[in-house]
Amino acid sequence: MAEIEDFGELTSCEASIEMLRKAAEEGQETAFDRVAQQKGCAFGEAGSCCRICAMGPCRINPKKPDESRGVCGATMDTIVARNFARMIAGGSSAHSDHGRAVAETLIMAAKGETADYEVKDRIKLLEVAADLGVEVGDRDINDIALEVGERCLAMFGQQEGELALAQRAPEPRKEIWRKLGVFPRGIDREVVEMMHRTSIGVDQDYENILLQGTRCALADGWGGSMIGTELQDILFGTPTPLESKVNLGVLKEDEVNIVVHGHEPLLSEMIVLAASLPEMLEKARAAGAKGINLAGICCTANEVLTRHGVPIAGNVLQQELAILTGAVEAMIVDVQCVYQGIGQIASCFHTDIITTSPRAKMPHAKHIEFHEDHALETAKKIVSEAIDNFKNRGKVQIPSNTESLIAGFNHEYINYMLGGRYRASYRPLNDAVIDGRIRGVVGVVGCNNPRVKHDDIHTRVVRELIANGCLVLMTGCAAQSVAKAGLMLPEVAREICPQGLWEVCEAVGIPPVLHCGSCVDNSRILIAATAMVHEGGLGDDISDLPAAGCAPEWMSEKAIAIGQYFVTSGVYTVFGVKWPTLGSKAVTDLLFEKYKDLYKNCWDYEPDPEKMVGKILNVIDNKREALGISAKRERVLFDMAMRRELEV
Ligand code: SF4
Ligand code: MSK
Repeated sequence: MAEIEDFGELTSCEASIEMLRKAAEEGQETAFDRVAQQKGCAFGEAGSCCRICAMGPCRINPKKPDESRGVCGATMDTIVARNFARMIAGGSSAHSDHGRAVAETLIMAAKGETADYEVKDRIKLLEVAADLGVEVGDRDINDIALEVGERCLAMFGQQEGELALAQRAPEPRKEIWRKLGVFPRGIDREVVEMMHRTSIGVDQDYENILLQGTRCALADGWGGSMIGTELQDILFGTPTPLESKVNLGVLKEDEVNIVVHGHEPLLSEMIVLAASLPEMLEKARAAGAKGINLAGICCTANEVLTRHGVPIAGNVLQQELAILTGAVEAMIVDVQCVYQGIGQIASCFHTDIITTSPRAKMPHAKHIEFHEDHALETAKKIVSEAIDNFKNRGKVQIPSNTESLIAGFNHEYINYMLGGRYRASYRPLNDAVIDGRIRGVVGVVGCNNPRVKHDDIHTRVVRELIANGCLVLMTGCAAQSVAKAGLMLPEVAREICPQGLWEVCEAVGIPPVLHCGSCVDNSRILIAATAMVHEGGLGDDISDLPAAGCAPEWMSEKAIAIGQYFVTSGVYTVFGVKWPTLGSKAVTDLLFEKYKDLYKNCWDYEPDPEKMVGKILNVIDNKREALGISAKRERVLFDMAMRRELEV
């Protein structure tokens, strides 16, 4: 609001700066203002505040961790571990409930209970069927889809045994999980057991609590999230690279703007279809608009971007800013990462916030409930209402900023683009890593967080990683930050990357930063890492790869679940912003040190982007050395002069 003067301190995104200035002039409040009002507290930051029973809340002073205990006698270590484990459970439940909805939709489609969905990617269906042990033979495609859907749905309620999709992991990794007793059994079971074990008076051994934390996170990454990704590919098609645009400038002054926001593509796929129907276009023209413009926010945006090229209006911190343009007729939300603040801002504009999930309602919103059995009908109703709202538009201010990007990469395309249709293979990728043209592979994922400068940390980390020869795979809002900075274009390779990496990028026609989709699509990174191991020459397990993961601007507990399954699948993973276990030295040592023995890689925390990159390169170079493929090289520091040169 008015007291924020230097908006450039809050974000490196020009379009966002323009909208923050507008918000201040009009007295509108956004997350960028509220973060200044919320100072936080030392106990919460350290993870040392417990309020799971009414004898509390109990708080342990992080400066004197041994001097007090909770009313029940709980120690700092127990409280911190419980809080961290509950973040994992929360994150896993969100990804997995999303996966469940997709499995239910596949079953309905296979049974013919909805005319609006069908199997679009038969090859993916047959691959998943093979991994689940579903007989294929000459069975009807819908019979196979039904059994695949039912087997996936059964994984949620599975009580014993080993989760079938987790069998995709390399053998040595599975042996680690079995030895530690953390091989996930059933998805819901692991989340429920995590919540049980962290309720008052149950598991009071921090190491034991975090063993279940691992089993819960693995049930997400190799279960719920993977089901979400794989079955969405079956229903909507596996993405292939396509070009699109990103940033608030994708909104159009002369068209009906409909923004889809949240995570599940079940409805947004139908909105894409409904918005292209001649009857809807006709209606829009009759309302005085030139057409219907769809755009996305957050991970729903990533889903419809990678399958249809729908442009991205912005990432999570831009949801309120999109409404501030005055140009959005409807923002359609489903689940996750939808700020309650959009309702407040929308009430000052003509924008309709339309909630669609029975799991997620909010004040100041219209609720048009979405059900898969009449999905297109609901989508048409929503698009129609958005068109009706066009006449209510007031003054509009849309920033002109847009950037192009190429998106839609995944395991299947990496396999194909490197090896070609007839000899699809990871061999060229592995060879490029072995001979040092690619120094390492880094997954950069996660959210934005107004506690740090919006987009800035992501962009600095990724620029420096590619300048140092790393191929970067991205998902979520992090991907959108970096796309806005123009780093998801093939020509960037020659401008920034060392010769080896740009030669590889040019040979296969890819950017050095690959947009791999939404948050559940982090499971694609697990699959790609496993494929590199199976291809050979880079060790026997994911932990042997010169690879790393990071979440420089994370905020959601979903990011903690992702980090935990990355680490315990063997990927060194470093988070920025803040770290929620610092109150307990024992818990932090377990995650940052002892995990190196247990899982052959560990968590790390580093808020400074240059130091974060230094840590990642160090890990990658050590892995290269252990594999006997190291070559001495100087680190390229991305200094101000280089940045200025690129900005020209
Ligand atoms: Fe306090 Fe123990 Fe209750 Fe937590 S569980 S609020 S530490 S009494
Ligand atoms: S939407 S979880 S803010 S990445 Fe997946 Fe963005 Fe993080 Fe939500």
